[in-house]
Amino acid sequence: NNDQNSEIEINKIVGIEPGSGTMKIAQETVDAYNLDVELTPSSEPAMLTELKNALENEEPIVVTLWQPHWMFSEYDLKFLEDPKETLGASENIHTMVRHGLKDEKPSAYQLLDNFYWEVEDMNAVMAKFGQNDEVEPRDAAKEWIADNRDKVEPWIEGIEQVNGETVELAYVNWDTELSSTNVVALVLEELGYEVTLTPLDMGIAFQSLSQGEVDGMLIAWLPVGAASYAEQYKDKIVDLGPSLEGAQQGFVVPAYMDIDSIEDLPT
Ligand code: PBE
Repeated sequence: NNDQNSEIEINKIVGIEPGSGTMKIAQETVDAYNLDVELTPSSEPAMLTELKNALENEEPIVVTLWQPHWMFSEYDLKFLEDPKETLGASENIHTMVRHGLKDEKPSAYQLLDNFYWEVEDMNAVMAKFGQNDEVEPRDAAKEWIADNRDKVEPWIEGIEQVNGETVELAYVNWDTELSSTNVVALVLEELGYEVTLTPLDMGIAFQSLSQGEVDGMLIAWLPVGAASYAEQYKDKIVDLGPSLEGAQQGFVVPAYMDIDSIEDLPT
């Protein structure tokens, strides 16, 4: 390897959970740019630990990361440019429910359909628990709801209360999804539901929803991140559209690194 980028000491990209949308598009990106790097599977917490260690020592590192994410307010990080847009340009997070939910649990369906918030809202919830192990996501969500009744009221306006019916939401154990899912769960509880939150791998969550084993989920980043799953299950689940617009996935590096584009990585 004697191209102009060979001096960059990067031979791997630190990824997250195998089977995530992120890992699928990250591998497609490695292939599309013909990168001579290994995409290593990990988990969001382990990836963040590795990133923090590199930042402390001012070492080079490339990770898969996304916005909204609280890491960007704690550290000076940058997205590498992605001229082929294989990691997506601007992503929306879609709410999906099982077929039949609208008729069987209309109040839950209506709330899930109405739920919509902004990048700054998700960031505000995440910031409360992301860097603080002593704060549970549910408590962070509770606090945000109490402070933002003006945003929550329009979601529930006109929806009929229920009495102890159950709702089960699948989620993946990522801080973004913990934020949205806990907020929605608490509002469903306000409507009178007993809510179960079930952590699953992304592929299993899609499968469970398609089989009607769970009622809904808030985990699908589209049009790019979760595209392969959304395509696979498109006839078997109901897509209610975005709950959040303007998210972004990418390859992210510390700002002190002297590269700006995925094309600057070793090939
Ligand atoms: N993520 C976090 C997920 C969604 C949110 C970007 C890692 C994924 O699509 O894989």
